[in-house]
Amino acid sequence: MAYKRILTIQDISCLGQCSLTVALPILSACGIETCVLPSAVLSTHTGGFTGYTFRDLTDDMPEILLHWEKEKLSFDGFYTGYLGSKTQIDYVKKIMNSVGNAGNVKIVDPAMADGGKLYPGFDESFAAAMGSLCDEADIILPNITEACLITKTDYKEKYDEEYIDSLLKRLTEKSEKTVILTGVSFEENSTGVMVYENGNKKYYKHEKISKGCHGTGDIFASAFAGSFLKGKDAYTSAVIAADYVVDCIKETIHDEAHWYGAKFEPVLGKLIGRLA
Ligand code: PXL
Repeated sequence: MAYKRILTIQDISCLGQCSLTVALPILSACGIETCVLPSAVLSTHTGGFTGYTFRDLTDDMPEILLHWEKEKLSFDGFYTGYLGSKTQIDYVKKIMNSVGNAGNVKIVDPAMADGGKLYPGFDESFAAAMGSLCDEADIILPNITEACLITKTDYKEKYDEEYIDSLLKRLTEKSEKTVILTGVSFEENSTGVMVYENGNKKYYKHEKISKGCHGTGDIFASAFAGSFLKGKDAYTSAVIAADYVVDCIKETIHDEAHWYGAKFEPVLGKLIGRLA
């Protein structure tokens, strides 16, 4: 298996076990050279903390790209997560279109919403811009809230397979892409991932742990990207990532003080074992 180089673009939340502080260790542990482009630096993530700092790094992005172009540096894959502004989304498109190796894969996690709501600081026009980034991707990993925002569909807490089918159809209307729809649950005690590729869908159902954890979307996307770049197909990568997230939540739920993220580090060995 070739040694691959990925670029991941998302924020650094100094404390909070999300975005880059999750993506970098997970991708590295998967055996992939992981380059990072921090979109912003926050003292913590925005999901439950108040008074966090936010240093926007948008202005650094074009200069960083210029330098990479001068040095003729390039990447086998891109994986984007939380982005701070529409301008950043435009820069990300430029980066993905100019420093990719032949056959590179573009993975976009439109990390912007959950539970029917946008994260603080985002609005519908940002969601539309994120949708346009998704249309330039090979693989997207939205949850149901994000899929609804991108496709302008009413969000439902309870739904049937027909509703999921219509989301998948709308998500692939403007461009051919693989969709990994997360948090798809048709019954109370289970949840799962719907993988939609070349018009075919395959569902992976797994245990639903009543208490979710913050940052599990980022853990899922990072493990998926790592597995996919290691040569597993999209469905297998989704299964490996979903099982890893369950392990991370089990590691965390009994610790009340650890409400802000999931303890992904103690079970990294299990993830690596699946990739051997
Ligand atoms: O986990 C997604 C995420 C990433 N980065 C920041 C966030 C969030 C979700 O709340 O606030 C800064």
